[in-house]
Amino acid sequence: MSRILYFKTKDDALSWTQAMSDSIGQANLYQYYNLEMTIGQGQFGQVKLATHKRTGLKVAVKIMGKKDIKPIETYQIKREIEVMKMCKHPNIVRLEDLFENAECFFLVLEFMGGGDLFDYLKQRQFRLTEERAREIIIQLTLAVQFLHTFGIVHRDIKLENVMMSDTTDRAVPKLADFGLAKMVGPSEKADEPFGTLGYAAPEVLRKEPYGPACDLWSLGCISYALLCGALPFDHESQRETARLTLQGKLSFEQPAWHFVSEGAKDFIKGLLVREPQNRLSADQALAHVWIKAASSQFAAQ
Ligand code: 3AM
Repeated sequence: MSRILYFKTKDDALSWTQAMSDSIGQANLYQYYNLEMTIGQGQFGQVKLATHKRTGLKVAVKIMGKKDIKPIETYQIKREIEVMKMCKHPNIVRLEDLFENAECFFLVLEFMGGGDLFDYLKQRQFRLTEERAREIIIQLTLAVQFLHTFGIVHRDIKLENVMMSDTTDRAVPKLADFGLAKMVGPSEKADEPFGTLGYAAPEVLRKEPYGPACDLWSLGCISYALLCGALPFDHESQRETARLTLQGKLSFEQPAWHFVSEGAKDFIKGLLVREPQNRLSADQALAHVWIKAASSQFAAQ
């Protein structure tokens, strides 16, 4: 069916067509999904639970407002969308669908029912078995390896940016939040400051040009936290956290480390190397003996 609309003035016509195209993104979303309760609050808007009308697939719809945000933030949102479109991997939160109108982007994401990895650890009193920690570490390293193969550096890997598929002890971890991700060519380096203190690599804090190796440092911080319940270089003062990252001794002295193998410690030592050129790459991390020794199906291929 088609309909012809007549307007008295050109301005009238313009404002009507604008209003109609504005509503199309939302109309399309509602055409395919039933929107349900709000499940979270993101940097740029709400995250809602939704169900695909035909398939019954549960998804999370991340609503990102376009108004009242700085140009750099619009760029951040667009970058997140572009990176997520490319990333189809079992350990990366999948972008199922995308809608847009004049006010918002609607990112339809795979629903992750287990919350983030920080909460997952907290619910377990920050204690995992070494085998379970290794399963999670292998899967996150596979995600990082995948990103780096495509020249994408995540730049903000931390416990809060890993989401868990469910709340069980078999939950699958997936990397999320690609707002700071960047495409970096093989001989190119980035130099904007970014990330989260406590996970940021020394070269980033030193304001040197950096590349994919910064993700391996962050992965080292996560691995350390999964095995002993605390970050390797952390202090309530930001200044001291930065100093420890740059100069602090990597310590395995907390009681939790008595129960952890030398192989696991050696793996972490290979990641938390201050000079990026001497740090393990994702490929090398996956070839480490401790990773290869995993007994489960998660042993890296
Ligand atoms: O507000 P909180 O921290 O409780 O867990 C995410 C966070 O919750 C949730 O939305 C909030 C803002 O990021 N969230 C984001 N993506 C999600 C997803 N794919 C998600 N929850 C489930 N599945």
